[in-house]
Amino acid sequence: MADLLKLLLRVAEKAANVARVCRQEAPLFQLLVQEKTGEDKNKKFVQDFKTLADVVIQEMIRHDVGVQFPEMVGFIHGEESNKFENGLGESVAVTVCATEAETAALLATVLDGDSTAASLLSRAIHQDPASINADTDGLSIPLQPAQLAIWIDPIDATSQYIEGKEEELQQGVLSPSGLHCALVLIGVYLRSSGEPVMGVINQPFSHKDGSGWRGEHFWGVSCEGLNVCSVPRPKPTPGPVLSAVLSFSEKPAVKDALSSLCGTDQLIYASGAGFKILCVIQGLADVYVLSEGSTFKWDSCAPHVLLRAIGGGVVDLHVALKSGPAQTELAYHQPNLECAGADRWANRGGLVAYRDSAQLCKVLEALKGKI
Ligand code: 2IP
Ligand code: CA
Ligand code: CA
Repeated sequence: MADLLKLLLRVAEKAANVARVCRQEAPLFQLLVQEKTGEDKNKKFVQDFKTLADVVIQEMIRHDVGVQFPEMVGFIHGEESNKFENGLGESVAVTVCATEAETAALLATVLDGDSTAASLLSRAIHQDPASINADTDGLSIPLQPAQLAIWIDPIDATSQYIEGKEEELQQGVLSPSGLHCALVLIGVYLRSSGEPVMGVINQPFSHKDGSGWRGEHFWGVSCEGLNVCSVPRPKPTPGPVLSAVLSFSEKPAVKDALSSLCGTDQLIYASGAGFKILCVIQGLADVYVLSEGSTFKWDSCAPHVLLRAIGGGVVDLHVALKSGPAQTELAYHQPNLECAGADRWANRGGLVAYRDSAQLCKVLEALKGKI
C-alpha cells in the first residue's frame, strides 16, 4: 500500500494548492465563506465557518482516492457535507467531475454564476501538483485497500485560515496562531478495529518566498510492527519539567493542575487541534492535553499515526483517568451512538497526545481528581 501513501501525499498537495489559491484571490475568498448552521455546527465557535474550499478539497480527495482504489469508495469520510447553498437558496451537491470544464460549470452554480472564480478553483482541482519529495521508495506496507477507511479534515484550524495572519516561523519555536496552523489532514484506519495506520499532514502555509506561500508535508505509517515517520523522533526532554500545549479555551482547573507539572512558562497555548498534535510530533511541546470533547475523528486520525510511529500516541483523557492509560488509545471506526450531527464523531472524553508514555503517566497523575 505504498501506492496509497504516495497518492495521499499527492492529493494533499493538491488540496494545499486549492487552499492557497482561495486565499491568494481575495475576492474569491470573500465569496467562499458561508456560515455553518444546524447540527453540523461545531459548538465551540460562535462563528464557525464552512468554506467552499473545505468542501471542494474534501470532494477532490474522495474522488481521486476512489478512482485509484475503488475498494475504498464508501469508506472515505470527512468533516464536511458536500451540500452547499448558493445565494439563491438552492442546495447544490459539490462533486469533482471528469473534466476541468465540467467541474467549473458545476462550481459556477454554487458561486452564483461567477465563472472566473469557478474556473480558478476548477483549475487548481484538476491540476497535477508539483512532484513532492517524500522518500517513500522501497517502502512495503502490509495493508489491503479493502481493510481500510479514511478520515479527511480538508482544512483544520479554519478560523486561522480565514483570519490569515502571517507569521515568520522560527526553527524550534512554537508559534501559537496564524496561517501556519491551518493543515490538511488525511488519516487512514483499519475498518475492523479503528486503529490508525497511515497519516498525511500538509501545512499549506509553512513559509513564504519570492513566489508566494510554500507548504510542507509530513507522513507516517504504523502497522504490524512497521513504524516509519517522515519526522525524526525528537531527543527526549532532559529533566523532570514537561512542556504542554493547550487550547486557548482550556479550563482553568486543567491549567492549574498542569502548571504544577510544567511551570507556567512551559504551558503554551496554540490554535488548531491538528497543529497542536503536530507540535508534539516535532518536539515543540511534550504533550497536548484537551479536557473537552471539542475535537473529532478527522482532527486526530492523521497526526495520531505519526505519533504512534515515533513511539507515542493519543489517549482518551477521561477513560485514561478512570482506568489507567492501557487500552485507551483513540480508535476511529465507531460513532457515539447517543449523539447527533458532528458530535457522533467527537473525541468526547478529551485527549492527551504524547511521545513518551512516562510523560503521559505524569500528566494523568497531575490531573487525577482535578477535573
Ligand atoms: C477545529 C480547529 C480548532 C480546534 C477545534 C477543532 O477544527 O482545529 O482550532 O479548537 O477543536 O475542531 P482549538 O484551536 O481551541 O484547539 P476546524 O477548524 O476544522 O473546525
Ligand atoms: Ca478540524
Ligand atoms: Ca475543518
